[in-house]
Amino acid sequence: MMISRYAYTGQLLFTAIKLDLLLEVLTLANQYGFNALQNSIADYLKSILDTKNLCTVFNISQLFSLRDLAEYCLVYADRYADEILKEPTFLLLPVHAVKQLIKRDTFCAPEVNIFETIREWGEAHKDTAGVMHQLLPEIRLPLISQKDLLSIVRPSGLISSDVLLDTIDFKSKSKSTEFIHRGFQSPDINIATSQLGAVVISGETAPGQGLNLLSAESSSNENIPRTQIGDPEGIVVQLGNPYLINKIILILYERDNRNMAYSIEASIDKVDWAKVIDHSKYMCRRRQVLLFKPRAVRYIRVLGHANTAQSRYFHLSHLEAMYSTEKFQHDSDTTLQIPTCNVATKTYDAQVVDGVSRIRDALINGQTSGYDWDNGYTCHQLGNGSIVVQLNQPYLISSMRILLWDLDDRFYSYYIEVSNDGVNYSMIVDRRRYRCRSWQLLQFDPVPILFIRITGTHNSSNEVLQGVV
Ligand SMILES: *[C@@H]1O[C@H](CO)[C@@H](O)[C@H](O)[C@H]1NC(C)=O
Ligand SMILES: *[C@@H]1O[C@H](CO)[C@@H](O)[C@H](O)[C@H]1NC(C)=O
Ligand SMILES: *[C@@H]1O[C@H](CO)[C@@H](O)[C@H](O)[C@H]1NC(C)=O
Ligand SMILES: CC(=O)N[C@H]1CO[C@H](CO)[C@@H](O)[C@@H]1O
Repeated sequence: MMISRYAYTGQLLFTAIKLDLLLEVLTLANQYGFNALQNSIADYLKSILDTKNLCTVFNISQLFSLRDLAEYCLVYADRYADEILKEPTFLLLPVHAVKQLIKRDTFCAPEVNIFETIREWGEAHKDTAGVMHQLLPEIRLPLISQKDLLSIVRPSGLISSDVLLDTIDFKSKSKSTEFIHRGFQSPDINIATSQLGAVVISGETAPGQGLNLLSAESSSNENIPRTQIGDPEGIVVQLGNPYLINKIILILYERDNRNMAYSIEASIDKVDWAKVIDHSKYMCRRRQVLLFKPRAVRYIRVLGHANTAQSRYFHLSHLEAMYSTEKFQHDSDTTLQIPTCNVATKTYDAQVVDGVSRIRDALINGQTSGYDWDNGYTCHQLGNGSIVVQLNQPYLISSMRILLWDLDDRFYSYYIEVSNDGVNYSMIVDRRRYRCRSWQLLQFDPVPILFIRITGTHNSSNEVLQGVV
């Protein structure tokens, strides 16, 4: 009856229908291939999803292969994992559904609670005891405290004494950073905010407040957290929950042109720390965008290593942390970003630190046309000085593009050096014996680059312009 009404009018008022009846409609829609109806039921189910009906709806998404709805349920379940474990319907889920839920890094509940629910699930599915072998490996035993391993896991008889002993041994010999932790995931949302319970717990300004560091805007007042250069305590932000993150944004001291070297460590327990970003040898400035392999993090520690201003402090104006869904490349050995677009631009806080031009930063303003005999280029006198561009942070770079001033038929010879600190340079491109004109596409083995120095050695009249990395 309902189906035929749908066939005539193309719509149903779902809200009037109970969940179990809706499932019957879905079964029929599935049988008769009413795809549009299936999809609108799926959309409706999303809109009424809560922790009580999650298991039922997820089960349905599995039965009817409604992939989009299934994914929606999984993400929802991540957020309320601990509550969902306590729902009686959880015990009615088939084994593959349970496995899909608990194997996620983002299904964030205390591991011992997951274990207890799986044990109950096993009791409810006595006839299919064999399937427990599919679920038990998903339990992350090292995340359970030794006390609970002995008082809860052991008496269950589900895990052999050998495995338990190995786990306890592993726990005692390893750092917590070596375990695969669970964490909440809020894609593309900054979770280092006071609203989400984050606080600055170490750093010299007003511990326990840190509102400036964590507010939406980078702060310009005097009250920004700082740490002494070399102080192993650093500036520590405690997040409201353990979160799975892969991106941190820092804004370093912005009020003058100082450069600072720093590193970032992450921890789940404030005891063992893992280094996620090592810029301790690079003199960085302003905005730092840092991506790394996703990991569960509760504490973020920023350590200051150097400061070009005559100050023994490292200042941080702003910090964000999130799980980013953007595609990125980074090198896990050096922890450096591998850019896929031009980073020698104002947008990325690059600056021209040496060279002569009518308009400051003409070299990196992104404009590669419209220059003339007077404007739009940067130059230096042959035999005296050079052109230097500083990026905001180091990148692992393998190509560079520069445009030599080309409004007549002149040519130039030049070389390019790079540096981490603006002091010690090494040459990566040597065109001293070449006659070069106009665009130069330069490729080389990937090298860490923060400062770029271009030196002209010969011209058939004057010097260089427009550097693009
Ligand atoms: C999932 O579907 C199966 C098969 O229809 C059913 O036996 C089971 O009770 C359902 N579980 C839940 C949680 O709805
Ligand atoms: C080198 O350049 C600087 C400034 O650009 C200038 O003051 C100095 O006189 C120059 N030296 C020579 C030898 O031309
Ligand atoms: C300069 O860099 C080179 C190569 O990276 C290194 O071997 C050398 O020790 C550095 N010199 C100084 C003074 O830092
Ligand atoms: C080395 C060289 O050729 N330098 C020339 C660069 O351009 C100026 C201006 O045309 C010449 O005077 C230099 O001789």
